[in-house]
Amino acid sequence: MKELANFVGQHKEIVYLLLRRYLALQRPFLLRSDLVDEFDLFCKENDEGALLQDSPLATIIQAAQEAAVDPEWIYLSVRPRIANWEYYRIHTEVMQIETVPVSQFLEFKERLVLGPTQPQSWPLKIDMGPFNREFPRLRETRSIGRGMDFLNRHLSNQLFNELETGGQYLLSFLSVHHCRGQPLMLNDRIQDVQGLRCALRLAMDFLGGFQEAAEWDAVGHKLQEFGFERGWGRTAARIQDSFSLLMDILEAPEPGNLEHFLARIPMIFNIVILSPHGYFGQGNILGLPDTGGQVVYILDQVRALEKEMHRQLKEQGLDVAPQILVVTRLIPEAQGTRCDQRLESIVGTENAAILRVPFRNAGGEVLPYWLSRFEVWPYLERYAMDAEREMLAELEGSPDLIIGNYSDGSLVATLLSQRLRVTQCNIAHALEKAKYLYSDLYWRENDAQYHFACQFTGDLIAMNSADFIVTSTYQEIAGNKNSVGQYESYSAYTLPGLYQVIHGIDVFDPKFNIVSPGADGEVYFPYTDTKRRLSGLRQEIEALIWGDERPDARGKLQDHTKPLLFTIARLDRIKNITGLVEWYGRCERLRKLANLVVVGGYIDKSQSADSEEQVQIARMHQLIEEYKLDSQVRWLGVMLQKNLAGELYRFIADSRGAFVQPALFEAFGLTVIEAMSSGLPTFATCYGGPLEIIQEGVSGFHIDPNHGEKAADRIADFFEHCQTEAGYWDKFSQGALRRIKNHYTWELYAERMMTLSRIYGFWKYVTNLERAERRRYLEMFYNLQFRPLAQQIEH
Ligand code: UDP
Ligand code: LCN
Repeated sequence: MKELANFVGQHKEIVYLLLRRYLALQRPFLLRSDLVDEFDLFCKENDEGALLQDSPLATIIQAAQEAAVDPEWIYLSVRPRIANWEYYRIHTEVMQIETVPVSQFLEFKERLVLGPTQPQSWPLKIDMGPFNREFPRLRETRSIGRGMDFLNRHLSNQLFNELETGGQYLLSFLSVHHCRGQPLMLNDRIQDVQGLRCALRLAMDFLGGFQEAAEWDAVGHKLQEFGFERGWGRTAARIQDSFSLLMDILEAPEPGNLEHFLARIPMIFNIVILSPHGYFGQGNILGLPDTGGQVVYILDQVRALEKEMHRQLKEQGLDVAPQILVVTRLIPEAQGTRCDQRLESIVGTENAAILRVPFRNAGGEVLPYWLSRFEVWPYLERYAMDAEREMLAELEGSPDLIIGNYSDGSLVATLLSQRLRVTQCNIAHALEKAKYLYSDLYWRENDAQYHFACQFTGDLIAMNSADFIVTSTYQEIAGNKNSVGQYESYSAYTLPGLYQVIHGIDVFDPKFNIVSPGADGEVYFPYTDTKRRLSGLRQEIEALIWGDERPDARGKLQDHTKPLLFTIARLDRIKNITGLVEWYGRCERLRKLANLVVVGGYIDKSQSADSEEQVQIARMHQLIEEYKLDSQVRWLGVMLQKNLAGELYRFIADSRGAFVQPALFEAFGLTVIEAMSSGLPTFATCYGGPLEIIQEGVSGFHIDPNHGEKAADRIADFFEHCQTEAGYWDKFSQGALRRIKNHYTWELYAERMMTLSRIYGFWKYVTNLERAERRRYLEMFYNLQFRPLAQQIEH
């Protein structure tokens, strides 16, 4: 800071000119790109530019995320490292620079938005910081998202002390498990840790006399006499292994053995997964408003979790069928879908189902029609109560884990977990705050359409209530060097005129864990796996791609020898499909090298109920005409059934084609995973999840959607290279497959998820992770802030 102040003091004139340049933009808020671009231009045009470029001021500008500007002061929020923030202000006349606390920065922004006539003398300040003071927190940015490892390391010490002083918590934790009325793990013959040690020794000796494969029926009777119940393992070998893990822990708890041991304890039999908004179902729903990757993710997740729970319970010697319920909204006006049915079994599972509970209004009447995810807030509290009753009846008891999806599901999960005292996990999929520019600052202006104030309030409550949060990528939590993470964007912000968040969420909190999803291996598998290929669909696919124009397709591809460049997405603005068509249209080279196949939206605008989509459809037609693309682009306005989509990816791979995901921002990007799982070389946006999924130049390529020309050139280079270098295409196809196999599969996901559930459940039980002070504060926030905001939305 001193160095910076000195520099500014000594070079007042040049700094003054730079600040004038920012002022001349006449905008109250400048983004990182504005600040950097103007700075670079200024340095180029100015004689003293070189001096400035190497200065401490340049370092600050390069790391700045935002500037708030009025004629007198410029305030800067600076992020020198991932998730580390500093705030500065500089006087535009006196050239004095100083650091300021975050609240001052936020107040300044409020003044710019509200204007000087509406001073907020005593704004409500939300500060979660003090509640976390005593709590362990990660230090290194590289550890963000590995909360469980950290927590285990940190709390093993605490467990050690606990064992020294009697070990009652551990003991009562092991005695608490039941499954449908049957006691598990320990019975009341074991009363203290000393007794447990003794029983373990006896049991180990006893088991030594049996075949490794001996089962509970042979050894259980005696083990029960020692104080043990079912749940330690199916075979004598497994039981012995579990016993010896526990003996090691009793001797000296250490994170590795603790994780292994806890991962075995049968404590999760029933899971409730909440996804209230939108149409949630299995047939005919993809493509309806708000039903995208989240639905795909949850259905695949359920199948994977059930399989893993089965496997683990069996291994632990229990013959019980786990139960998973996806709780969503029942929509009486279901538009030909099954969303008006109360219960629907999930295909590919033994015992999982979708349970639908309707929204009711204040008068208790069922809401018959669909509501966008931005409108659901006033219904959630009543929904939580109704859903609780229904799910308890369905499960015949409480769930062992509640997973909330997206903002609405996580808020309902919060209400239910607190009432039922069940471990809560949140999965965001996408946080709107990062998607919409200035959605916090100008919340009032957008309130009629989006109700962001309500959503962000709910988000903050749910994030702080969750026992653990699962994200698909690191970026989702803490972004990267240049861009802010989705969760990180909740660390400090203001909703002018409503409240100010000083410490909202801390991304160094050990509750964050990265567990990436995969793609359904039954549907998305390598194009080379010829035995599993659905050859019966080939004709249908050929007609889709090469066929004549028809009401649901535009364009007729002329040259069938060229490889196919493919994309599939809902036609949201942010998916930027029209951007891709424009880049393609403008790049002669690419047009010569490959045909473009687009799946998404409708050809006929009147079929879409979504205004954003209608605009995109009109733009698609306009671009196809403007660039005369009808013989090089095939646009399919169809919702592909899953198997057909899977085979289509492979068909594209047969043509030695490639996949493009050109979104302006993509939280994760399941289509990227699907394409790579099929062995397609993939080009995907550098904004969001795909940056992490793909390793540049190894398992695919990143493209910058803001530099379309360059992106199109990059793709053209690739196809050219494929023509000249044998094996070039295969290199990227194999790179993609390898990446998916090692990092993005549902098997890996399910195993990790089950371990997390047990470990956070354990720590919640044996420590005071469930901190009452924080809960009360959040309850107050919910009652005094969330409720009135939600009530204002009532229809
Ligand atoms: N999808 C589909 N047909 C379409 C568009 C999308 O089946 O016309 C599927 C796609 O295969 C993927 C999901 O919908 O499984 C979209 O998920 P993604 O994470 O890519 O984006 P989201 O829609 O969630 O933003
Ligand atoms: C929502 C999104 O926007 C996508 O980026 C994700 O892939 C999807 O949910 C599944 O998590």
